[in-house]
Amino acid sequence: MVLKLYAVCDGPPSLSVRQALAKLELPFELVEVDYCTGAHMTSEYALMNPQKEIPVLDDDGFYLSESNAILQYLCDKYRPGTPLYPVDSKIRAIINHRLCFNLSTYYANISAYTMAPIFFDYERSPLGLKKVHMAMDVFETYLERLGTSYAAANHVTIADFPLINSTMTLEAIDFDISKYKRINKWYNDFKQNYPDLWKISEEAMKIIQHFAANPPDLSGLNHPIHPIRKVKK
Ligand SMILES: N[C@@H](CCC(=O)N[C@@H](CS)C(=O)NCC(=O)O)C(=O)O
Repeated sequence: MVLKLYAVCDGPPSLSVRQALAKLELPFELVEVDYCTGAHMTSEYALMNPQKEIPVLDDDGFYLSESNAILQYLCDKYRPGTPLYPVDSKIRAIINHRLCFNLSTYYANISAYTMAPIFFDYERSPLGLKKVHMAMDVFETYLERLGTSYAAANHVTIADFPLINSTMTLEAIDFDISKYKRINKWYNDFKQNYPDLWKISEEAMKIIQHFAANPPDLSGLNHPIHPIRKVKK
């Protein structure tokens, strides 16, 4: 059976998995999950992912969530030894490290500042901005210390996709990243060298920009955590 990916059109974790599937040339069926109507919060969805998060991969009844785990699984199962996820222990360790860094710090700090206020009743605060700069300082340092052209090696790996998509959300809100010289160069090199992969991020960026200009009505969402913004009718 063909792989199925449950994804949201503007969600960085979903985009990263789509980029890996594209680079690995793996055919798959894309199942769009409508975040705004809470399609991921139903009990049927929870059977696939009790965390009620998007994306989920369905490999013939084997359901896998957490985008980093999906990226690793796709490489190991379908393209073992691919340069996207080399078997060399040290390169792999760096890739795994960057995936963890993105999930715990880079994406966490950035998306709280970029994405959350677009969809929910949050303000962009000086503390939120400070956390963005802290995350960017650290990533800049990693790029400097490793001295590679991509996040974990001198070629693109699965570590780049999530970091690119986190950075893309900064561009979506016109955040100036140019003072982070290495991040800026890496981000623009990726765009230039992988136009087909960048297109996946760019289409999502346009959707995010549209939502930023026209905040979506999530009043029917009944989200368990995030405060829903009141919509003037
Ligand atoms: N740890 C997850 C994060 C996934 C995630 O946060 N996805 C968002 C959409 S971009 C989501 O489903 N959030 C659930 C919610 O806000 O209700 C991963 O990397 O797969």
